Amino acid sequence: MLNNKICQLLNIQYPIIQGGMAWVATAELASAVSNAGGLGIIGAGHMPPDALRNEIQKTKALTQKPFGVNIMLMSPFVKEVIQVVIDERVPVITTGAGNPGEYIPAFKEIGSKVIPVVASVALAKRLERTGVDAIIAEGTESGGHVGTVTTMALVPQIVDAVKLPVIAAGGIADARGMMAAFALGAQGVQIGTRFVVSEECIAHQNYKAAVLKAKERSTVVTGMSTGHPVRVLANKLTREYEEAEKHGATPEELDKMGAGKLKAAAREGDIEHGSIMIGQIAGMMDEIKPVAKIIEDIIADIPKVMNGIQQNI
Ligand code: TUI
Repeated sequence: MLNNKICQLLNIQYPIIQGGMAWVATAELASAVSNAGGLGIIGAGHMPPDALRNEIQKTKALTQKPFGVNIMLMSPFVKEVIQVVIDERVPVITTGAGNPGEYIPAFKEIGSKVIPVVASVALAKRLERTGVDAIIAEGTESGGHVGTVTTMALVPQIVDAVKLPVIAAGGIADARGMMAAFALGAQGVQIGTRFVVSEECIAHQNYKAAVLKAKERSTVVTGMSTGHPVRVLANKLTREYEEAEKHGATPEELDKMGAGKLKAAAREGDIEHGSIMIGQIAGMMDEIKPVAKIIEDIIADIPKVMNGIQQNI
């Protein structure tokens, strides 16, 4: 897409950024997305620095194309992880779950493109002034750590508030979602859920099966009272968590209940007691496809979607 600003900025073929999902978005997924013409992202999550370095080097061996790392700003290793990303000169850095303002100068110094994920207009405006390259506007339809505003309401408000190119995220999994995001003024999309149910994604088969089984109302947001709400598939864990929340458990107690639970679900396949982070669009997922086919299908369906729109105006 030659005229697309995100493609030009990131030197990629299609303005499709893969979500930087902890324990799920590894070198295997990131390199597959980059090789298929999108931008693959390694999800650093709570990864220790050496594990991230290993994942970056593995990705470099698997693709010659640009790729990125998502830095989860609530990680206990955030400072060390940032040093690894700088040492390894990662071409694109996305951030989540906080304000990356203080780290931007160091990222820009090594020439990386910096694209923070935000869930509010206020943070988008603040970060524009720090010299970031684009903004990912993430609606509450997304999986994992979420804000409260929907993609439909958030994207046009951020588009109006900043001059930077905006990438829409949350509830997007096909050409319809991508064109809807473009209609709202976005110039790219970030897609997570659709890539979880890909062949290359290393998530446990039980996790993928749970996503394929999900319906549109299968996710819930837990942890509102802790200040960092998380969208996951409802299961035994979320019911226990809600019960504890109702009985006045402290944020610390609730955080403890969630610790290690994403790994339990995504790697060990414990889908009853683990945390199955996934977006609301999971209800639309009905098959596991290779990453290249996922991207090919999205791009191939664009003319059909555009014709459908034309018919109605
Ligand atoms: O970061 C995400 N999604 C995530 S992070 C994650 S790991 C995790 N594990 C357990 C508990 C919590 C997290 C799983 N999923 N998406 C990007 C995102 N960032 N969504 C919302 C935000 C956000 C929220 C507040 C960004 C900035 C922010 O700013 C607060 C401030 O300081 O202004």
